[in-house]
Amino acid sequence: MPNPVEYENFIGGEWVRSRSGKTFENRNPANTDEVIGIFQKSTPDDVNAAVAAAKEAFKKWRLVPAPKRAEIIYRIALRIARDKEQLSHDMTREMGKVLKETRGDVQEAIDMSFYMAGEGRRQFGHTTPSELPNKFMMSVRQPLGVCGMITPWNFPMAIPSWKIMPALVLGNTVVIKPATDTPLSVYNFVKIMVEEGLPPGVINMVTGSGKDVGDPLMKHKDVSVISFTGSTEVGRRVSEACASDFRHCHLEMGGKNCIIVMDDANVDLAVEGAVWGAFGTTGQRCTASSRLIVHKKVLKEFTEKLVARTKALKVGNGLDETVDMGPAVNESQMQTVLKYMDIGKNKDGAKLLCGGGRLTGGAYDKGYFTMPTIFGDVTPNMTIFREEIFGSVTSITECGSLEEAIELGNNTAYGLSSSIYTQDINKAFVAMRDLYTGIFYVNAPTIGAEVHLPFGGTKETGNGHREAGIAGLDVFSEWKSIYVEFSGKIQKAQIDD
Ligand code: UN1
Repeated sequence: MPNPVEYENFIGGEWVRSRSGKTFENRNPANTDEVIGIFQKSTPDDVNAAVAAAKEAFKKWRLVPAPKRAEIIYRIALRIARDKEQLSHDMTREMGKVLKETRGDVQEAIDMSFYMAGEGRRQFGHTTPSELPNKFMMSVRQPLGVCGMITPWNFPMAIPSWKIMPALVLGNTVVIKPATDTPLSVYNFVKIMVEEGLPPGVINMVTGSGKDVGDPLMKHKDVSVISFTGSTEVGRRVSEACASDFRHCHLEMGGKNCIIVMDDANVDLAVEGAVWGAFGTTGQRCTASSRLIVHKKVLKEFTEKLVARTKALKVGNGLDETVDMGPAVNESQMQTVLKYMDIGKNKDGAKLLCGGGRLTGGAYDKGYFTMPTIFGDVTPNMTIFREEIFGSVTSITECGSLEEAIELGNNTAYGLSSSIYTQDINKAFVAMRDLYTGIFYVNAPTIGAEVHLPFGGTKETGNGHREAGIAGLDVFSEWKSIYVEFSGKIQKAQIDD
């Protein structure tokens, strides 16, 4: 094997080593013999330098006309599109999901970049009549300053793009800490931004652990907003770190999403949706279809077809185009998934319908491969019904009516995504209204969000913000309401007639 490449941090327009002098390895989860690269094990000092650079760059970047900022973003989009294949291969090698899905991930970054380039000439505010004569009123968006971003490994380019592109087009500057499992995809993204002309200090990247990079970033007084995607546990810490000095935070956390399959559903379609929703990205999505709530009249047919379809899935290295599902992202994620398989079998007492363990033998021994797993007879008191697993496990729960299905669907601490399969428009609209989630699908699984609608969830999934869509602009800007007098005299609102 050739010596792996060492990748540096990007701070103030320069590629630099960490002040710690230490590095960490990034390995391929489908073949742990393969080192993807060596990355900087950064320290709070590196974070301070990156925030200082972003703070300095903000002074100028905020004054660049938004359409000019957007032109750079547009060029970045074109360049990602040009390099899509290479970027997708790098992503599959560093985090395992199959090529057709990493191509989708990169495509989502392209989509978001084009979409936000368009916002260079929008960012609309309001004008509205005043209650007083000869007075003008309007509202405009203003940038916040330095945006800290802590991003996950499951969508290594898409999710950074949801945060970076709106932040930049609005005139903010960025310090991003990529997940330790996927620094290469963010490195590739940052490199493109720089090569396409983003000025020094506008984007900064610091790699390393949550403790040494994430914590100082979220606590830094010069970071005006933290946008975080990850676990509910860490999200709570971000929220607390920002609360005492009222810095903004946007949190996108766990999910326990359900597909409801009604008795009038097209069962074959629902089975295809469940396979895609549950096992796409090896189930490592916050939107994964981890609960299947199925009407008793179609339960047998749905279950048999789903199990047969799932058993036929080919698990392996995502670079092989014939593979349907890649490995878990790392050893600890695999152990978590295996733990939940064990809980399902032994503590919850659910019925194991297929899968239920690690895949071993041959090439499997070099990676973190888990079986696509389905549990039946799952009830709401069980751990596997309640807790987010983030892996190749889904569960089937029986229901007898739409009302019961909705009640089961809402019976979770999370509120990201939900869906219904039905041919009955009335049932679809009732479910659409009554499932308390941020995203809802009809006759499609719980995954598949597009960049121009808001993404995020209710309850313990989020803190009321959304990314993507126009709502995504709100995280990275504040409203300024402006009143302009041209009466030449003092006029008193609410007092003068
Ligand atoms: C996630 O579930 O972690 O909606 C993100 C989707 C993708 C993004 C998913 N566009 O399936």
